[in-house]
Amino acid sequence: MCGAYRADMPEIEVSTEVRDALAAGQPVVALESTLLAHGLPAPRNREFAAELEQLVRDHGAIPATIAVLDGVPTVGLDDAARDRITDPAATVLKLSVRDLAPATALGHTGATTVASTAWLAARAGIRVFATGGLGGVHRGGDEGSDGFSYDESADLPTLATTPITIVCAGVKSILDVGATLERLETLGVTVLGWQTSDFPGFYLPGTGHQLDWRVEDAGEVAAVMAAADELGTPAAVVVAHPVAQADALDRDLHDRVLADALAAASRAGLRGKAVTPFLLAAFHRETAGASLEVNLAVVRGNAAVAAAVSTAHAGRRH
Ligand code: PSU
Ligand code: MN
Repeated sequence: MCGAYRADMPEIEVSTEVRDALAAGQPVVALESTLLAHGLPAPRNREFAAELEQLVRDHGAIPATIAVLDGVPTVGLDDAARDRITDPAATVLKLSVRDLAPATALGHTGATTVASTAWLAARAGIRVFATGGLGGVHRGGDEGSDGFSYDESADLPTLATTPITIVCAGVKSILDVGATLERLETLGVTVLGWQTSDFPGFYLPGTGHQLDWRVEDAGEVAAVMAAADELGTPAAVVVAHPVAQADALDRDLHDRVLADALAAASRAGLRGKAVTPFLLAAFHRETAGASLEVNLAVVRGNAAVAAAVSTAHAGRRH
């Protein structure tokens, strides 16, 4: 046996504030911690973690940042826990769904991805989740030759069986966007464009990939959520919210650094869960921080939409 064995039953710890809000039918928005710990550079990640929670509050919902602390899956972090998750000197693992059991059993600390955040949030009874971009199908997935072939994020299959509404800005162009959309279709994940029919490209408002469904406001999303509940369809609802044109990355800069980031990843020969953080860091480096500002604007915008959706959904139930 390795690690410390815990005889007690591993449980999900839900903060008192989040528990009370859920019991009272108030809006709650789940927030992911991998984007903080492994997607954003320190020290910006620490202040941004606090800013994001305040933004959700300012929009009338209760924030619930999710992570695993010393083996305890925790929904709703206090200030000290948030600081710990964003501390570059701390050992903070990147935990997807398959990592939750070993991290819990062996007492580890880690940040949760879209997949594991969605899964824990749904278990806690939270209906709406805000993030930046989804994981997806990496480029070269059908070639079998380069460093990240057959790499498809566990975010996709997890969303197929997790009843949660997730507000994101699509997926980053470091991924194969078309293949990711095909997989979302296969997996039965509903994708709604927020005031657009063009699937957003994270740094850019659009990708040219057309969506079947477009919604105009939070009330329409809440109506889709209610219909999904009544029908019993098992998958997540993705709300694809594009970055504002004024906040987007310059398209020429984007195209230039994308090529460099992909080439650097290929040279580094990375595998598995190291690939996404490497590509994100390369993008921030190659744009001299411009992509970081876009990244923050994207997540802020998604958190605001998620708070509105959560509020509309809570309102339908009264
Ligand atoms: N996309 C981003 N920023 C991120 C991530 C994705 O634009 O920080 C993170 C999310 O936590 C997502 C994870 O769930 O990367 C996907 O990693 P992987 O490709 O290893 O599944
Ligand atoms: Mn992967």
